[in-house]
Amino acid sequence: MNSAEQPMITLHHLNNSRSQRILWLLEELAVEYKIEFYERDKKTVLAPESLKAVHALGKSPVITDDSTGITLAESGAIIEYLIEHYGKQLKPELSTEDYWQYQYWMHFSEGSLMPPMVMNLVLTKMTQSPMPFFIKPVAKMLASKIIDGYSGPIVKNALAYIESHLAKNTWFCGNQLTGADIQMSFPLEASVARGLINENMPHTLAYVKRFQALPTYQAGLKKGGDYDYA
Ligand SMILES: N[C@@H](CCC(=O)N[C@@H](CS)C(=O)NCC(=O)O)C(=O)O
Repeated sequence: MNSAEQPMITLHHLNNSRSQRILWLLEELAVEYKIEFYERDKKTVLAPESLKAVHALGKSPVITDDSTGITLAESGAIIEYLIEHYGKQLKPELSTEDYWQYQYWMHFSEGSLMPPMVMNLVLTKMTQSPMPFFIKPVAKMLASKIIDGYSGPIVKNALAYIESHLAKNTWFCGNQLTGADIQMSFPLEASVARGLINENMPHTLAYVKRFQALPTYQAGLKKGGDYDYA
């Protein structure tokens, strides 16, 4: 705590979101922080406009750190920032093999895995939204063409690749928990919730259960409220 007994870090936390990663990390780093809560719109599931007052894009997570005056969005950037300032033990030594694994999975999570997952979700939601009855079959056909022919196989291949990696590794970067595990947690939890990861991917399923059982993960879960993926 600073002299005014106020936490210096604020996490702007949206329910059911990637922001859960940062809660877990803050607990893992054992730093003082406070949470500003934001609720998704029940209908559109979008973040409230008020989040735009913190960061122009209005997405979560965002942190502010009074000790440096920074406001930072993007989970990957936030994880790097917090580890750099508050706990280097969550990142492998520079230029080691584990370090490059760390870099790979940090980028892979939002750069390669989340985009096709989001595409699948948006297309599926689109076919479920109200539309004139004669459009619905066309919309459904187009959506399933894209999901079956493009985004679905990308996700499937990625998950199979992850399964083969976790068959040989306890954590994404070898034997220690790192920021890369925290960054990878969200797409994997979402994939379990969507039934894409199940007993057919025993190593990934065991991995998700392993990190969800960590006391620091559980503490973040308790503090964050609504989260459908744990
Ligand atoms: N790549 C960004 C994605 C941020 C993002 O899209 N967050 C979602 C929550 S998971 C959000 O704020 N959605 C609400 C909205 O778009 O209004 C990150 O990793 O932080």
